[in-house]
This record gives sequence, C-alpha cells and structure tokens, in this order.
Amino acid sequence: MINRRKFIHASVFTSLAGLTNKRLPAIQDRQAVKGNPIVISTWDAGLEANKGAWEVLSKNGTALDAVEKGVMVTESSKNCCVGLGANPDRDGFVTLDSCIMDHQFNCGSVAFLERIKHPVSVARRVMEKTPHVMLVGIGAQQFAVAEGFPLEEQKLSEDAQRAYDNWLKKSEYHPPAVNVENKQGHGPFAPAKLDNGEWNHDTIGMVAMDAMGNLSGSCTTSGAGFKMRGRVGDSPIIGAGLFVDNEVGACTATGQGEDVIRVAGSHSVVELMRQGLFPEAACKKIVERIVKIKGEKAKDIQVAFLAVNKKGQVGAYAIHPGFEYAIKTNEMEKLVKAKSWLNT
Ligand code: SD4
Repeated sequence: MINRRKFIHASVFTSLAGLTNKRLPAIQDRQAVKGNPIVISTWDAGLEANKGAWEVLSKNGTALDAVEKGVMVTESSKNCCVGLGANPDRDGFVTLDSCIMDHQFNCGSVAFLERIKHPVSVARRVMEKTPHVMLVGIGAQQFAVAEGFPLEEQKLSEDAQRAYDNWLKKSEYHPPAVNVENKQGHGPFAPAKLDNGEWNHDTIGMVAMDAMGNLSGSCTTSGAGFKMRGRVGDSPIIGAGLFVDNEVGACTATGQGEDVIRVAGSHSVVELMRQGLFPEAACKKIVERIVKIKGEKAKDIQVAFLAVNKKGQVGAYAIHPGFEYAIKTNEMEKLVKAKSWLNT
C-alpha cells in the first residue's frame, strides 16, 4: 500500500514529469540519498565495469575511485574494443582517448595516447599531478612513462588485425556511418562482432554517485576504428564526452564524437538538468539538437547520452535504437534499453 508521504512524493514527480518528460521511466523515480550509491555506464560492457566500480562504492569508497576502477575493467578486457585490443587507426596504430572528472570540477584527460593500457589512470594523474587538464600524443605517453606506466608492445590483437586486414581491402576512408548490415546503427563506431557472436563497443562512459552523495565520471575509448591518424573524438573532451557538476548531475556520451563535440553534448545535458529537466528529457533535447543540425544526415549517425541527476534519477536517449546502458545500485543490477529518436 502506498503511504501518504510516498503518494505526495510520487504525485510531485508525476506532475514534474508532465512538464518535462511525459513518459517517465521507472528508473527516474529513484531517490538517491546519502548512503545509496549508484553507478551507470554505457553499453553492455558496462555490466562488468559496474561490478568493478561497485567494489569501491560498496565499501564507502569515493565515486572518483569507482569510475576509474570501473572503466579499467573494460580497458583490460580481451572481449571489448575499448583499450589496446581495439581497432587501429587507418595507419594501423591503436590510439586511445580518456578523461575523468570529480565532484569539484577537477578534471584530467589524455588523447591520441599509444601503448598505454590504462589511459583513464593517466588522465587521473594529469588531473592530480599537473597544472593542466589535457595531455596528448607523445607528450601524454612520456608523462605516463615518467609516472611509471609500462609501455606496452605495439601489436594489434588478433581480432583487430583481422578487422584491419579486412578494412585494408577497400581502405574506405568514409565508411557509411550507419552499418546497415548489423542494424545496430553505430556506423564507423560499430561494435565489433566477437567470435562468440556478441557485439561489443569501442567506448565506455561511466558516472557514479558515492555514499557521500558525490558524483564523478570517466570516459575511455579507442575512438573510431580506422580513423585518420591523430583524430580525437569527444570522449576525452570535458564537456563533450563527459561532464560532472556535483550540484546538478553528470552526463556521458557515446557515438559519433564529432557531433557530440559541436554541441558540447554532456555539458549541455547537465545544463538542461540544472533548468529542471529530468535526465532522459535533457538527453533527448540534445539528441534532437544534433538531429536538427544534421538534417537528413542524422539517420547516418549514432549518438547517445546517459545522465544522472543529483537525486540519482537516471535517463538516456539515442538517435538510433540499440543503445543500452548498465545500472547498478543496492537494489538492482541490469541493462536498460534507451529510447531513441528513430524507432526502427
Ligand atoms: C568517439 N565517441 O571517438 C567515440 C566513439 C564511441 O562507441 O563512442 N563509440 O567519437
């Protein structure tokens, strides 16, 4: 039976939902309070990554430690194309982008980083040990080595070598943005099909709220497969692939980075939440903004946002169907399919 307090609470939120987002999913009803941590991350690889984050959150650790540990799981995974096992650029080199941001606007980022297994940890060192936010390329690698990160062998994984050999047959520099065959709508950022038949993705964005109620986020990627050498996407760019404002909420993005960057995607979502929109409504508005900018070409790209507000209410929205995110709290651990601008 629903008690009065719960009823008032529910009706306040139902009417707010009417203003901001007509079909309010159940997940947005959650009220995070101190002592009730939450972690969310993009794509199905997020399920494993969330477990890594949960080891920290369940022991009253910080959201910052959680989002680093969480995406490190994915960076290490042989089954996922986020880290050094990912598809290379068109010259055959794997280059990685990553960033991290805490609850006090501290942030660090690395881009175009080669031969380092955990870019997210280097990003954290940039945040904590330098006066800068972002290091790129050889400078980022030198910093990593100076910080004691081992320089890994420059060798493609078997899957990546196979994919690269295949790509070289045509060397199509402008592949169709939506991979019609796999119907996943991820285009050049297509998830690779694994030998076991499952799909995987080349990016993970994660946001967590710890038991203190503080938010942090991380994002790490190999970027677009067979990209131009030196290309950097949205993932390491604070405000594009990730943004955290501890008073309001946090957001991370995935998909075609160029189109996330041009609308300062994650920052824009957080700003809409500041104005009172629920996370899903805020994500939807920025997806719609991108769709408007792209016009006809919107159908050819995938972009998705995943956000949480200060109450622990979660929402996501994508251009194409197929985007899902993983959520873990004290009460649940699951994958959720996001709504999308296109329905088929
Ligand atoms: C990028 N946003 O480099 C990344 C790619 C991505 O799932 O999210 N792939 O543009």
